[in-house]
Amino acid sequence: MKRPPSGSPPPSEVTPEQVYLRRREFLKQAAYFTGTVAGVGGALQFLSGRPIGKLRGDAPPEPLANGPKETADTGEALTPYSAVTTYNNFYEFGLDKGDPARLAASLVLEPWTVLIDGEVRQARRVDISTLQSWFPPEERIYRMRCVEAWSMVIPWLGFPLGELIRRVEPTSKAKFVAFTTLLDPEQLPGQRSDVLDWPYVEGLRLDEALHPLTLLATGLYGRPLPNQNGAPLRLVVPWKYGFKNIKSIVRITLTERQPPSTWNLAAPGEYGFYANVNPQVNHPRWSQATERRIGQFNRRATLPFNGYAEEVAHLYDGLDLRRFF
Ligand SMILES: Nc1nc2c(c(=O)[nH]1)N[C@H]1C(S)=C(S)[C@@H](COP(=O)(O)O)O[C@H]1N2
Ligand SMILES: [Mo]
Repeated sequence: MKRPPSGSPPPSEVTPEQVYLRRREFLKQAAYFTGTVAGVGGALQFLSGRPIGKLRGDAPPEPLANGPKETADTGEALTPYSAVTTYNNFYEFGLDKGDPARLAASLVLEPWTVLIDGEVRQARRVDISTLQSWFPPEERIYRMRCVEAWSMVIPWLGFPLGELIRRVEPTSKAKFVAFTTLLDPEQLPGQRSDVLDWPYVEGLRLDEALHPLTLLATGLYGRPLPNQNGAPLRLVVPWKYGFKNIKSIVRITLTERQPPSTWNLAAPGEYGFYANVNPQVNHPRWSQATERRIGQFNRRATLPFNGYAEEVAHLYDGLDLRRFF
């Protein structure tokens, strides 16, 4: 996206993580401060008040060699890499936020193929490297708002889902897109419990899926997606509650009818199919008016469509968002 989304907070919230993401501008600044690129460490220290090595405890490594494009940005402090990769919801690996980081390492990512089928001109099965060769990764910094009323700001790598959909040529019957997570209780021990119906499934309306903000993520913080974040391929729809962002996808099916979605099946009165972030529609058991930004102290107001109203509100013109929550 060329423009920052509406509702961006002031630049005073910029942090060292963001400096990391702004590496190109930053290199220019570093040269300005010190006159040499060798002064990068010193300039980072100057900006952050901390030595460069301490910028993040388990700092992510250098960005991908071929440099992802930087696009949408929230203008907010990034959630530290350590929090993004240790505070997770991935019920296939357990219900505690720390379970996925402990248990997901064993997930076998190769070989991994994604079946794209249904209402398309030609169904096909593609592997991740093929997808990445078709669509080079872009960097997108998005807010992620969990329905549990916490949020993060995450620098994803990925490509617009719409580009993939256009490539497989939907038929005129295609109205929705259904997604399926890997089903393999051997590898995903949570699937041996009946806490949810497995496999995890999700869906979008076709126009939502084609929206340029909708991403298929293959990485974060400039490196491949950690397993606990849904490797090798997960959905990111930043204006919807986090549970729409289905992880470890093996199948994408274009459909004529609205597909089922796991949390809606589990508790239809609590989790809708649309699941647009909406501070005016509370969860039956808690308010959605505010949220806790992981790593920050004060609660903040939750924004309509998670701050992306300018880009996406028109998709829902004429739809009663209280009924279709
Ligand atoms: N397959 C699968 N996808 C999933 C989940 C899950 O349990 N299983 N949890 C969802 C929820 S509730 C959230 S908030 C996000 C969390 O993504 P993160 O752990 O990368 O922050 O993943 C979503 N995708
Ligand atoms: Mo969530």
